[in-house]
Amino acid sequence: QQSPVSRQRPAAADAAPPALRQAVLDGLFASPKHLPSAYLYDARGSALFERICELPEYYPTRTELAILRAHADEMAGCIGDGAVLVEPGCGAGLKTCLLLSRMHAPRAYVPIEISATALQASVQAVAGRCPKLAIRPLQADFTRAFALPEGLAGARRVVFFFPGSTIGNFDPQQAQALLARWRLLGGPEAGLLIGVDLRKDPAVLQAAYDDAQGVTAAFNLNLLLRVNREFGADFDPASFAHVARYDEARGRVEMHLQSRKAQTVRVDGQALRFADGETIHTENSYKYTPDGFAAMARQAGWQEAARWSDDAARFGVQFLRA
Ligand code: AVJ
Repeated sequence: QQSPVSRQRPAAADAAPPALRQAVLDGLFASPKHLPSAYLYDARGSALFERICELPEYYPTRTELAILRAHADEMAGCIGDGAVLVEPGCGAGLKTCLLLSRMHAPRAYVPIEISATALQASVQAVAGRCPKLAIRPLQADFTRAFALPEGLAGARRVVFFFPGSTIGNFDPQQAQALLARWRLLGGPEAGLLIGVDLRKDPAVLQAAYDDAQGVTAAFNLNLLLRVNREFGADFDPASFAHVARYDEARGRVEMHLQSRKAQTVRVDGQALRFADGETIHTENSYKYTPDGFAAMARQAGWQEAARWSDDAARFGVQFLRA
């Protein structure tokens, strides 16, 4: 068992900002219990996610990368000349550089990240690969309203790049609201290049979120270690099980942490009770059909201009215009 760390000395580098901390406490003491999926990405969680992307069962990352590689020139043509590329929740830089290197005279690249450490890492990754590019990082929570950096607010063509099917972590109403906000921020010539995981054989989805090596289980259980560290809690991760299940009617994979017994955990100085088998809902990952996604985006003010997929139609990339 891990000894709880004092709350007066949080792990500074990737400590959660106040709004996320509050969401964690609210969710744990709510009924049913839940945690924000954004809380998965502390330093260890982000490293585990990188490992998930390499797993044989986790097809989305490599499938999307192959789609980008095969069609980058067409995508760059859709994006057009002199665009500002805005990436909410920037990743490891590989997909971004692939796209930026094919774009026609990009005016600037604006990575957006809530964590200063992650933002810095992605600036460095892109700067190394695209040395002549103007990079204008923005430290912000992209799920809330934000303004483009000074001097870019009036840019003619603003294109949002949102790969990885991160949009799937939002329920359809939230996703629509998010896309509607970006549509307004981007102005009359806005564009959106977005990666969307597609509905498919439940067995394929099930395996992608419950891999044989247990990396996804470790990723999910890491939430409890983070709560221990940041809230002086005493979760025993061994007494919780990773559960992933595909709800075909809702078109979403759910991740849960399931208590293996009746138990009481201390969190932030309060008692948190679990019944045997009770779960904490930790993530939704929505899957769309290409038409279903385009219809949702249309409600948010976007018109589909192009779509790409792999031969097995596992993953989709769409370009949408204002
Ligand atoms: C990064 C949100 C796209 O939902 O597939 C991977 C996160 N969760 N395995 C996804 C995740 C479990 C991933 N996204």
